[in-house]
Order: sequence, then structure tokens, then C-alpha cells
Amino acid sequence: MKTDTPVTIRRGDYAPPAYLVDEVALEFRLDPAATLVRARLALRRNPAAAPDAPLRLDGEGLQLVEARLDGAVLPPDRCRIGEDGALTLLDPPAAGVLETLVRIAPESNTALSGLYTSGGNYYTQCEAEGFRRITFFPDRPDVMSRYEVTITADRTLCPVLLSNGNPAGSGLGDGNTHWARWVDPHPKPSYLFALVAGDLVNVADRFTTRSGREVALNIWVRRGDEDRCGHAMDSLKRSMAWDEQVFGLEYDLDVFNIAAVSDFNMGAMENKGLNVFNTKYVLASPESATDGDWQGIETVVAHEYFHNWTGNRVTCRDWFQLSLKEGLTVFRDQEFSADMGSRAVKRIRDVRGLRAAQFPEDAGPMAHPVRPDSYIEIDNFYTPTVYQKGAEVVRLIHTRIGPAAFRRGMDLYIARNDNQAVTIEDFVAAMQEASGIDLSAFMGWYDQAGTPELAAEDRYDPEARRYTLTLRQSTPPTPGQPAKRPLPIPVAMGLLGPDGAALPTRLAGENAAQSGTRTLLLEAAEQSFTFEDVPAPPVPSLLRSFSAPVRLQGVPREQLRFLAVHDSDPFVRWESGQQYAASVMLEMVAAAQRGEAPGFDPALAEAVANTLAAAEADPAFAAEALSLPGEGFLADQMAVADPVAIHRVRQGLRAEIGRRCGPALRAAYGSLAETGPYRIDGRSIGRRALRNACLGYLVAAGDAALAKAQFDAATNMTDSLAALSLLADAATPAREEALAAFHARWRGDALVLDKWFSIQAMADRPDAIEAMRQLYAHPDFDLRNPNRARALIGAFAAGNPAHFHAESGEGYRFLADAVIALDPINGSIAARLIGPLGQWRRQAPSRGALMRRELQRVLDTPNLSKGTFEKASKALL
Ligand code: B3K
Ligand code: ZN
Repeated sequence: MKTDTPVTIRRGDYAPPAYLVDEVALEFRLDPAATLVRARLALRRNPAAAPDAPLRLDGEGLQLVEARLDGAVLPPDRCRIGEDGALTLLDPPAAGVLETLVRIAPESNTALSGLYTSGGNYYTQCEAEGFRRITFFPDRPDVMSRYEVTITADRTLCPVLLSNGNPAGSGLGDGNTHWARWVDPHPKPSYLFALVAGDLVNVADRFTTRSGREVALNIWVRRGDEDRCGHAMDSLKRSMAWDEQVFGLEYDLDVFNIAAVSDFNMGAMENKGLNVFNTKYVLASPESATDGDWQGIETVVAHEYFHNWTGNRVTCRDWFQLSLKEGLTVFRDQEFSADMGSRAVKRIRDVRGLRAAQFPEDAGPMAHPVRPDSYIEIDNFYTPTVYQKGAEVVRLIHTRIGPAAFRRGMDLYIARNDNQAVTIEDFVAAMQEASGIDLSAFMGWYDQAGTPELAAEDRYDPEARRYTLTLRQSTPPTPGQPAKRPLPIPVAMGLLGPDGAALPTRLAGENAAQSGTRTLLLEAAEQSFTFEDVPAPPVPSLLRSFSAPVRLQGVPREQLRFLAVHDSDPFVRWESGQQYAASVMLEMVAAAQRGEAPGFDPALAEAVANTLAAAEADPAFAAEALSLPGEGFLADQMAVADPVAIHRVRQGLRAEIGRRCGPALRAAYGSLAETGPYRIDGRSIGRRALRNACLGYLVAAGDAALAKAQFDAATNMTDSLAALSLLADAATPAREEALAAFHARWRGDALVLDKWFSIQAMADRPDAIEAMRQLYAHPDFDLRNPNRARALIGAFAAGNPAHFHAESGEGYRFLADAVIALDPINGSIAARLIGPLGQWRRQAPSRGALMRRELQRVLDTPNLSKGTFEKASKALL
């Protein structure tokens, strides 16, 4: 954990592993303070490596008890443990069996990487580099081995003993112990190893694969949580069926286990045959989970399941290739969710997420390509760029070659690379071969950071009935990449006539008639497309379904208004409404900054009225259309952000719309009230979202009592929380009453208590910082629990810009204090939370200086973890 000389790892320095490990036998004797791990590794020199490369096994914090080579104890002069914790064998043989016995202390592992305890049970997290905290091993993804794991533990404390693969025996041991053995027939990298043991209960089900394999499905939870696993199990079965239908991919073991744990660094982990999940993505009941939680569970269960092929069977050669598995698997889970519900609404949500997290990252100090060139701490690169932009790049390829060729490409990719650790080139090569389309230029999307900007210019010649569309792209510089080249950008588009109807889109030189959506491929910095036989001056509809992760700029307001009403593509309809509102709001912010009254554009109220009038057809879409662009989205479009002004303008606008559209909003609110039992189908979710959007405007316009009434009457968490979050902003006794009632009711439910913390962290109140300090000192706050730390600190820094960026700098100080306190406990979470301080360049100089001061204070902290060091130092560059 020393940061004196943090080493930068470079993609160009890749060298094959010196040794391969064909077989691994692990024996665990579990004890919270002193677990013994015996590892037998069948090693052999890698023919692809330099013949004199040393045999070096990664290790971190391991206490070596004994080492043997081919049965004989290794004398101290044959092996050495370096300062970094790694074990080097001097004078190593070409092949042999290395046996090590180490001691570790899971109960003191607060980093939650490696083997740790949570509530008395044992769990592991090995990706990316946690396996080296369990045993000595070449802990890199291109060393793939077959594992046999034997676990021995106290049978009263640990009745359940799980690992990867299929069960292969169990029995009683000495004293009060028992043991279980697991064999995983599929070779895998060490990051996919998992062990779970403890006092757990299972919810069981079955799945028969289409070739007839019977798979036992289990979700393992703590006693009392069994009745909240139904949705996760259902999501799992639907994922398994979908992957068979859409990609022809079947599950490949006899059991599929999911274990849920409340202390977990991220959402979930795809360990082979034994997924480990944050409880947040498993447990749900109507009373305790919001609609967003239900959707999150479906997505994450699917994502981890899909990794079984894209990630586990075909894995990454090195961590620079992370998006090979993550981008592709996010693309797959997005497609799954689109098939399960509304494709258009799913796309809107995904784009919203991309813009909220990835676009700012791409414009900030941590900007990196989807395939990074270097890192200090790989944990810092599990980013929106690697995941979400990576998924967009897979989608670009999908759009470019079409679904049928994409499916053939997937078949080829898997057949050719099964049980291997490969690179992004291998993926693109399979897609290229299967489609016969040259995709080499698409590699630029993996290697170039930054968000391309796209602009259009057009000309209509009424005599010739010819329409010319000129598209231009450019990408602003990012750290380390001053000059950018043009990328291939598929632009899905259509042309609309004056009445909103689709016009023909036949390009000059084409014979066949074309209409509806077609995709232009912009390959150069500038390119013109000429359409023939266009009967009237058209309005272009560009980037349908958001066909590329770019910023489309400069669409005139009248066109936005027209497209928001008339376009056939729901994404463009939504997008045009958002862009229109954003441009109006940015003007209002500028006015506010000049000290002028911001004014009001009645078109915004009209749009709300129109949306409400047509809402019945698709309430979920209407809810999306009704939401004003977020504060982060607006800040992202300003040269110098002004979070406080943005917040005021947005709130003011919400109030004004609430007043002007009061009757329509109230009528919709009333008619959308739920009558029957709680249901989580798309339509019911959409109706609740729309109703709560209406509530938001009405409360903004002054009707806090309506929120209190909804809060008191709510029978599901979505409605309860929507009301509570509005009340949290209101300086009324109802706020304190509701917050206290919520706490009293849910104090025993950690996941709901997280929401209680988050809502307050995001509240707009004059004493926001003081409230944060009190919550931080609250007896229910626990910095060591990642969910709780994120719920309070993360929600404040990322979700409450107006107060995080308070003029006084106290918001920044609060965040830095928390990061400094958390870093020695869990460096990975600390490094994640520090992110918002890195956006100082986008703020006014006075704020920027305060932010830099806090970054420097973090950086000056002794013994900083290398992850936090990397984030803070790169932010200051
Ligand atoms: N692969 C894991 C993430 C591991 C994060 C390590 N810091 C979950 C996922 O993407 O599915
Ligand atoms: Zn993943």
C-alpha cells in the first residue's frame, strides 16, 4: 500500500507469462483470524515466454508457513518474498508442483478484496487482483487453470461451503468440522475464483437447457431474506433462456449459485458458477424496493450471467482488454432488458446514464480510451468509459454490420477463442470476418479518448429536388492525446417533410427507392451526402436511436420543436425535447448570471401539456419526456459550470411549469393512482414514474401537502421514496416527521436505510453541510460498509451539486475528510468517491482553487493507497 514509487503499468509492455499453471488444488481451513490456505500448483514453463524468465508468484499480505517443490521443502535460499509481497523462486525447474501454505486473516480484511468476512460468513472478491491476497499465484488473466477446491470449516458456524464448478464430495472432518470439495472442469483465470461459506439458506429452482442439461439454481442469503429472492431468480431464468434464443449460448455446469452479501465493493461478480452479489441486486419486495431497484436486479443478474460466455469462457489477455468482456456484456444486458420491456425507454435511460457519467469522464482529467494505455491501479479503470462507452462501441459495430452478421460474428468469436485469454482485436476480427466489412477504422473507437462532436449543415435545391447534408466531426483533446483523428460514425437518419411525414432518402447514385430510417457512415472529418427526388425542404432527423456516442450540436430550436412532435423515432422525439429544454435553460442560467430575471418560454409548458395529453399510449416514455434535463447534463454543456445557478433555474422552472400546468398535472396525478395490487410490469412501472413526475412539478409549485399525503398512504417503496425525496427539500415540520417515520419503520433493513441516507444527502436545504456532518456521525452510519458510504458520501458529491459546490468550499472539505478517513480502510471505495473533486477545471477559478486544495490535502496524506493516489494526482495535473 506504499505510494512512494507507484508503478505505471503500460499496455505496450505486455509479455506472455513465464509459467503456466495447468492445475490448481486449493485447501482452505477457515478461521476468521487465521485461515490456512494450501495451494498445489502444477506449473510449467510457457513455451511462448523467454526461456530464462523468473518464476514469480504474486502475493499480498500473505504469511508464508511453508513452501515445497515436488514434495521437498524449499530452503530459504531458493525462494524470496519481495517488498511487494511476491514470491520468486530462484533457479526454477522447467516444470514441477509447487506447494505453498499461507496464513491469512479474513476478519481484518476491510478492503473486501481477497477473502473476507461479513456478518460472520466468508466471501471472496478476486477481480482484478484479489487472488494474490489469498495465495501465491501468477495473478493475471492469461494464466488459465483447472481448479479443485476443498473447504474445511466448523460445521455449526459454516454449514454451507461453496466454490466454483460442480460439487465433488463432502464429509465430516476432525473435531466439529466438515468439508466440501468443488471441481470446476473449465479452465479459468484466478480472478474468477470464489469461495463462500457460512450460515446461509438457499432459495432453489431448476433450469433445463435447450440441449437437456439439468441445472440446479440456488440463491444463498442470510436467514430471513429468503422471501425476497423471487425476482432475482426469475431474472436469472429469463437470462438463461434469452442467451440461448438470441446467441445460442447455453449454461455449462450442473449448478449455478448466487450468494448475496451486504459488504461488497461493487454490484456483483461473475465468478464461474458462483456469482457473488451485493444484496442490493438480489433482495426485493414491493414494500422495500423501488421500481428502479427491480430493474437494477434484472439487469445485474443478466449481466453477470452473460459473463459466463463473454468473460469467463472467453476471457481477457490482460486488464487493458477489460472492455472486451465488460463492453460486450453491457451491450448484451442492454439488449436483454430492451427485449424484456420497452426498447425505446431502455435506450433513453441508457443514453441518459452515458451522458451523466461517461461524457463528463471523457471531458475530465481521468479521460481514457475504452482500451486504456496505462494505469497505476486497475481498480480505477472499471469506469463508465470501459463499461458504457465500451457497450456503445459494440453497438456501433452491431449497427454497421447488422444483426445477422453480428450474430455470426459472435458465433465465430466464441468458437475460435473458447477457453482462451484474448484481445479486443480478436473480437473485431471475428466481426469483420463474419460480415466481410472492413472494421479496421473502428479500432479508433477503442484507442481514442474523448467524445466526438458532430454538426450538420444542409442545403435544399427546389428546382433539382436535391437535398445535401454535410456532416462534420471533431474531438476535443484529452490528457495525453492532443490531436484526434476522425472516427467512423454511423448516423441513423431520416428526412421529414413539412407535415412531419417521412420523405424518400435515396442517395445520388442509388437506384432503389429508400425511405424510413437509413444509416449514413461518416468516415472523414467532413462529408456530404446528396439525396435525390426530395419533394420538399426536409427537416433532418439525425442520430436515431442514438446511433453513436457523440454530441450532436447546433440543431436549430425550431427543428428541435418540430422533431419533438413529429419524428417517427421515439429516441429523437425525446432527445429533441431535452435539447430544446436544455438550450432554453442554459439561456436562463446566463440571464441569472447577469442578474436578470430568467423569463419563461411558454413552449416548455405546452410540451408538458402535450406530453400529458398523449401519455396514455406509453406512460414510461411520457415520464422520460416530462423530466427536465438534469443538472449535470446542463453543467456539462457550459464552458464554466455554475452549479448553484443551474439548480436555482431548474427548480424555478419546475415551479413555473407546476403552476402553469397545475390542472393537467393534477388530473393526470389523480387518474394514474394505482387501484389493484402492486405490479412490476412495464406499464405499471411507467404509470408510477409518470405520476411521480407530476407530483414533482406540483410540489415544486408549492403543494408539499400532496407529497406528505402520498408518503402517508404509500404501499410501495417507489411512491414512498418519491414523496420522501420531495419532502426532504421542504422546510416544513412534515419533512422531519416523514424522515423520522421512515427511519423508525426501516431501521432494521440496511438497503432501505441506505435510501434514507441518500435522500438526505441529496436534499436541498440551507444547512446541507451541517446535515451531512450529522448524518456522518449518525449511529447507523458505517464508513466500512461500501453501500452505506456510497449512500451518504457518494450521493452528496455526485447527486447534490448545488451544495457540494457551496461557495464556502465546505462541501469539498467534507468529501476530502471522508476520503482520508476511508482510504486506510478501503482504498478502492475511497478512490471511487474522490472522483467529483477532479472536475475542478470545469468550475469557476474560486471554486477550482478550493477543490485543488482538498485534492492536495488528500495527496499529502501518508500511506495513501495507490488507487487514491492515482486519482488525486491525475486530477491535479
Ligand atoms: N467484473 C465485475 C467487476 C469487478 C470490479 C473489480 N474492481 C462485475 C461486472 O462487471 O460484472
Ligand atoms: Zn461485467
